[in-house]
Amino acid sequence: MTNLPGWTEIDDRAVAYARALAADAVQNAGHGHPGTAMALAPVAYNLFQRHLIHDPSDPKWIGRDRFILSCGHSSLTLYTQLFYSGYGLELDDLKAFRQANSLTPAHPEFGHTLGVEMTTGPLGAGLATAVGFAMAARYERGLFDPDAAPGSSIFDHAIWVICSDGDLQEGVTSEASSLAGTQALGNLNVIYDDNRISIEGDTHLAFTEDVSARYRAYGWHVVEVQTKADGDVDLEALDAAMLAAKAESTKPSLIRLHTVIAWPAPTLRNSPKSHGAALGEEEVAQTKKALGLNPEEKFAISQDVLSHARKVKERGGELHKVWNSKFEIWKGANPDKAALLDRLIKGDLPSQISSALPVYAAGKDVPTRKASGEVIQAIANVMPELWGGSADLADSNNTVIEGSGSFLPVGSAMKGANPYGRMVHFGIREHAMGMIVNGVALHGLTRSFGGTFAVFSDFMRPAARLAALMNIPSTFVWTHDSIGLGEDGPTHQPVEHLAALRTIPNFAVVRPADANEVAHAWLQILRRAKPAGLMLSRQNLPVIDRTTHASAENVSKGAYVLKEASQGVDVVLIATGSEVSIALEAQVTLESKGISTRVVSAPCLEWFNEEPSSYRDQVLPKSAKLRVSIEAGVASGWREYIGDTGVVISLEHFGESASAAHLFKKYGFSAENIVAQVEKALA
Ligand SMILES: Cc1ncc(C[n+]2csc(CCOP(=O)(O)OP(=O)(O)O)c2C)c(N)n1
Ligand SMILES: [Mg+2]
Repeated sequence: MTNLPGWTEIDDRAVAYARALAADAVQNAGHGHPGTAMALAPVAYNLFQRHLIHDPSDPKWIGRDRFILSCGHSSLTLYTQLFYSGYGLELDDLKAFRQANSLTPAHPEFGHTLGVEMTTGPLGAGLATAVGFAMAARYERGLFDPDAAPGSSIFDHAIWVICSDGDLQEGVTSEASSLAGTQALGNLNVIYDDNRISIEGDTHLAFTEDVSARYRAYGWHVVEVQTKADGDVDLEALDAAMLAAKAESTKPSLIRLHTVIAWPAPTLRNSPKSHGAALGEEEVAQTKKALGLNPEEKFAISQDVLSHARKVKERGGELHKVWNSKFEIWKGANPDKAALLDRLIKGDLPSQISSALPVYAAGKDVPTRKASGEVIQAIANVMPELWGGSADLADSNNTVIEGSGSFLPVGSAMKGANPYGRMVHFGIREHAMGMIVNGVALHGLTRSFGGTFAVFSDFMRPAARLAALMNIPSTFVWTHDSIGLGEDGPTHQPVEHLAALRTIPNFAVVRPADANEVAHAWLQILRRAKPAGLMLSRQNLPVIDRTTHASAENVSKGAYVLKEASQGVDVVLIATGSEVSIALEAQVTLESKGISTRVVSAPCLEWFNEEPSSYRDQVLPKSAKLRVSIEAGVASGWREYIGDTGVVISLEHFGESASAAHLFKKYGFSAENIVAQVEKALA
């Protein structure tokens, strides 16, 4: 029997049943990933039963530790513990594993199954996002309880992760782990399942470095735990390593746990065949025998084991009660902070948010990235929950929050270092930045953003996609948004990015036309609290006169009539971002030629698509003789808005290194070309 304080024979049986349940669930479904869930059953059981601070009766309790299963394919590792802990999963849910409408989809899905803190499956994403969780926990403590001694605050909690070989092979975890070391995230505890198996076989086919040395070099606390002689997890050594990880408060911890995949399956243990396929009836039966269970019985669980495991609910309830009483004391002592927390829990914006927005007078030229920087600063003044930064381009992306200090750990020698600073230096790690911003959003309460050049949104696409899939309020600030960035040339000029990002379902791409649209774009993004990316210009754009043109508040509708045609609508010019002011110029010429022309600014097609068709038809009337889209990017997607006979003014090739003015003219983003194309089409 395992020799741990409080651990009895019933815990051993609970682990045995958990292993068999994993094998049964996959066998029953006919597909899935049994091996790792079998091997890790004792690890997850020990975590959920003895270490993780959680209350299954209140899965959203803000004082809870967070658990992320980075190797999402091993979802049964999590589902069996959610079943054991009483998060609402029952045996029938395990029987419905991977079936339509089940609470147990192949990979854990956030917002679908209680107790799942994030959607995992793309390897690397979980651990990288967990770094965001850990950073968010520190930032929140700074908002609510900055002066409490380390570890003593009700806002102190740990982020636990189980990850696999694949997670640590993916580059995004290297990016995020490096930053986690710099950030001295002592609240992050990672258990790495080093089973030396991935799909193609022995990981040494492709992965031979000393992972422990690498993580030590990142500044992590690393402990190795070998298997027991029989190949089972050495729970006693693991438990000691977990205690050491919890005690380590100034470094993130990596427990490199050696395991044997599919243990104790007689023939398929330590085989890649057990990674992603049912073991087969005979192997499952033999495994049950090895576990001391009845080989005939499927989805077996004895009532005494389940009742015992579910005592974690009582333990969690007790912890929560103690926390609540401390919370009441904290509230009494901190009424202002308590009011802030109350607002953040509700997800409300401060009442002054609209009045805080800067207003820009016409007659000036302002790059939309610069306006965004001013808007961030203005809203930061009323939204202490707003923080973020850039992947080493803060001054270019205008993501600076002045006077707030740099988010860096206690003891950092960097100028302006503040453990609760609002400015995050992500380093040149766009992929991890995206995941970390997601982690902050998932952790809850605060709002963060991450900036880089628009062309490098490609490096963040997996994060944008996960944000969209999870429907979380991640905000990405992408600047230098077209050939308008000029001389840096085609490597830095996004061409296909607007279209590519718009293809992500549930992701809003927001490309404001001028400084006032930027202010309202930010307001909408904050209000909607859904995933969004801003596309902002490097170059100056004229501030549109809102006394003669429609109000920028219309940004909320995604697209709107910015300047109406003089009489009837012959032509509609639909443009986004920097092309809107060019469309306005073209409108003047067309009107002077007697062609009645409307200009529509369309900062966000996704928001526009949400408007009723009556509004959309009114903005883009099919009765117009001609609809023209104007955007300095590939045409893909625009035909929908202009119809078969419309004209697309787009960019179907890469740019070149030259001034923005030169490129806009050369590639046809000029009033003259728009006028010529309209006249040609009308003729
Ligand atoms: C980004 C990404 N690439 C590829 C996959 C497909 N895939 C799923 S599991 C896996 C590797 C499994 O090896 P490991 O991570 O060691 O997990 P184990 O088999 O030990 O559970 C791969 C390539 C994925 N899920 N995510
Ligand atoms: Mg592996």
